[in-house]
Amino acid sequence: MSRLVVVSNRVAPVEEGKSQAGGLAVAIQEALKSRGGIWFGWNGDTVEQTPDAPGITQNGRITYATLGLLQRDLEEYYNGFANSTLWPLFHYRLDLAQFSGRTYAGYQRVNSLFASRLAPLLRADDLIWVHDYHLIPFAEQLRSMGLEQTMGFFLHTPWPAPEILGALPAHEALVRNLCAYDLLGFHTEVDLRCFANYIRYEAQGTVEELGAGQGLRIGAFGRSVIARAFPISIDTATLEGIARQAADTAQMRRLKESLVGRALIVGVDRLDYSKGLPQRFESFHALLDAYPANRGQVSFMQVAPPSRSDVAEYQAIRRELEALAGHINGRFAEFDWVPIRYLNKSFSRKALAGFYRHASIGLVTPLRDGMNLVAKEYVACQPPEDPGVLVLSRFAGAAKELDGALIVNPYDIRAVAENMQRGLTMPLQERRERYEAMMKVLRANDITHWRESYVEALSGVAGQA
Ligand code: GDG
Repeated sequence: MSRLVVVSNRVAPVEEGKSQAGGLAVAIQEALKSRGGIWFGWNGDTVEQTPDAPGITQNGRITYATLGLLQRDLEEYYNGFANSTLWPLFHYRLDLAQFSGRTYAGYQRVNSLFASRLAPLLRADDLIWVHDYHLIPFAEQLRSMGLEQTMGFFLHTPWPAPEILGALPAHEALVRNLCAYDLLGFHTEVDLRCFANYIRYEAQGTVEELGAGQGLRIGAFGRSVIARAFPISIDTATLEGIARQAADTAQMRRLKESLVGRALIVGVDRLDYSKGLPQRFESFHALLDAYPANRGQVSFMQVAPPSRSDVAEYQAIRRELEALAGHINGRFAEFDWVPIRYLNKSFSRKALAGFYRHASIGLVTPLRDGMNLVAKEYVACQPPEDPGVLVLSRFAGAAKELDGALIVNPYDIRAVAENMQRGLTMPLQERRERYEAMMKVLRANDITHWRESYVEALSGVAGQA
């Protein structure tokens, strides 16, 4: 069996038994463990001089190969083109996207650097699986060095409509870069369709349907590539177990005591402008306005660990949310009740599972999201006999699968408030039916299914070569 080589911006070695690790890191780890292979990428450090070779750590059948980056590289590649151009653009925020030749050059340079450092470690029959928008040019950089291995890419963000992508000066080069892969994975059929439309109408390429669930054969820029939707998921069974255990911890007892019987609404998101947090806070405000019986009776807890704090837009959204939470709490708080508990810090996976389980509503209202794993985690953590209700944005990839949720338009503040009210008052029977429908999906498509179907498709492509 050929080895798997995973490439991602950050490499996250998972220590056995550490419940902190996220589902994706564990999934990649498991895929590598079962075939043996390499996980290559940035180690999170900045260095004075770019190393000639990656640092190597061996753990069983997995080799971790990681590099530090120069401050300038990090600034241009990571904070710059990846997080100040592609991230806002892929989330339909043209107003926030910065277009700079300097950061684009840095992005290409770091991709070329990564490729040159990985190349000496590769074998001819390796399957290479590259993750996310930081590394779109990676395959083309390897190909320019004469490497012909089977290469797959998975995009964790949405893929935008051609009209949005077209705003990027380098849009054609970027899609040409993508076509150097053999397999392209997106979260949803919507992303896949947006990509196919670019190929048809902007790149004058060909798009052939391969049959149910098999994706598309794309012909463009002199290459033939398979593009397909692989909706990412969670480790459903493990999370169910963690949530059962989490129900009875000291932390959960403290939470329950602090709520004194009040209902809890929970949100968990990286502090990011794509997650629709200001609109969400406004919706909670609207709930208290429109349904005053909830005052003093419902608490909204938003966990929002800061992320990408070196990027100015992330500092701005943090200030905006602080002001909004202060405003809403100032208006409605009583001496014994605070409406919004706004927490700029992270919690263990087990603590989060307990929060989800105890919450009557999981509020997941991004303005755009590739998938959104929190929506899936919230459902998996519910007590089956008395489950809560998921209120989910139509703009999250997860909405395509979780139709047992109350699907909302996050821009429609009043409608989100009405759906929260509907969730808070929903009869048990309906809550159970919705929960069961969603769990059926989450049991069938869990993270193991996701990574196995991707790796199987990648091997399939390799078999045809
Ligand atoms: C990107 C795409 C796509 C959050 N706070 C804490 C914590 N988390 C965990 C959650 C969840 C993960 O982080 C976040 O995943 P999401 O999918 O919700 O969102 P992004 O971070 O934006 O992820 C997204 C995903 O990639 C996978 O492809 O679904 O669309 O944007 O697992 O639980 N985990 C811990 N403490 C926290 O405080 N331990």
